[in-house]
Amino acid sequence: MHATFPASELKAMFQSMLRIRLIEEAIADKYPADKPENQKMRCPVHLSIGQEAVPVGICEELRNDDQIGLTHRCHAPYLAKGGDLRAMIAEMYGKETGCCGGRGGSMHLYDDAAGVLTSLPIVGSVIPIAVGAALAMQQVGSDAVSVSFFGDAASEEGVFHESMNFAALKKLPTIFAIENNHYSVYTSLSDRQPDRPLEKMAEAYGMPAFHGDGNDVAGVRIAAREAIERARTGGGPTLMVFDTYRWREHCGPNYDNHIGYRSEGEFQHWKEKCPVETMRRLLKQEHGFGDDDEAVMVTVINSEIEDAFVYAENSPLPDAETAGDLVYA
Ligand SMILES: Cc1ncc(C[n+]2csc(CCOP(=O)(O)OP(=O)(O)O)c2C)c(N)n1
Repeated sequence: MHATFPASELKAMFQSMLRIRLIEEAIADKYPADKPENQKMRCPVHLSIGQEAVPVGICEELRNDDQIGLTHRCHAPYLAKGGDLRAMIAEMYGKETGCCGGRGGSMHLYDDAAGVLTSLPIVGSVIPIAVGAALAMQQVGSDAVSVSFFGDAASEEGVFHESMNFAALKKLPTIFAIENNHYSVYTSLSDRQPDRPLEKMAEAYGMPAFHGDGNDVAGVRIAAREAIERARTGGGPTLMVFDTYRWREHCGPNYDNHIGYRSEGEFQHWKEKCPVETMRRLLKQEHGFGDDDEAVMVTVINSEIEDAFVYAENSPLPDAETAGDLVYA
């Protein structure tokens, strides 16, 4: 399957996943309130560490004018689609230079220029927004597509089903991408839904579906390519389900395996499938990617991260007069 991509593309996917991983690790490092220099990011943070392959695999196949809609766990797809890093970190710092002028925080990332439509923390609520974007694309005769990224729990919301029905009925150019990390906060999928594959729900709407390994970035990308092509050419929507795992707590920078809702063994099982490590190994074993090559990549990424945090720190807070305005433009 990986033979489908030349080494340069595999490296690009690795670079994108590694960049997201290092950015989120930097957030996790700077977030805790136990260091005096911290306490600057006051919004909640929902990290995608461990889940990087799904947004990267899909976004590598999207054009700039394609649009994505996101949830509370939005950093990774925002970055994979080309969202501005400085504006993201500044938003987390509540600064005027953030993508929402510091009014939204980490769960409200958007970047018009990169096609990041919006990020919404009300579970399921972004799905009809992305479907609406697809309706607009269809009506203006564009061949752009939209993708909604969301978790397994969002498929329990009524609006998921309404959106699937409407998108199938109108053959809208949209993709429903479920990042199935198997938990809704502390409740496992098996305690919430009957025992059947999530993608089976597509059958009820006469919609094609795909189920795959969310740790295999190349596999995600190949599957996304087919669904995107179908959407672009009038073939309508696809439901895509990718199995993945969130390594850290639901919300925040810590590991929480000790609190009992999941086991250390289960965590280790998924950690061994790390999408970044898997691609690193492939590149090193089969594509002559050396430690030096990776060191150069890491240096470039780290300097970009450093720049973004310095930018956020040095940016002004919103003006007191307008800080409470509901609409930021
Ligand atoms: C309508 C709604 N119900 C409940 C919540 C509280 N809540 C926030 S995140 C979350 C879990 C969402 O799980 P999932 O959609 O699978 O995404 P994940 O966090 O696993 O990425 C819940 C229940 C909410 N934000 N919105």
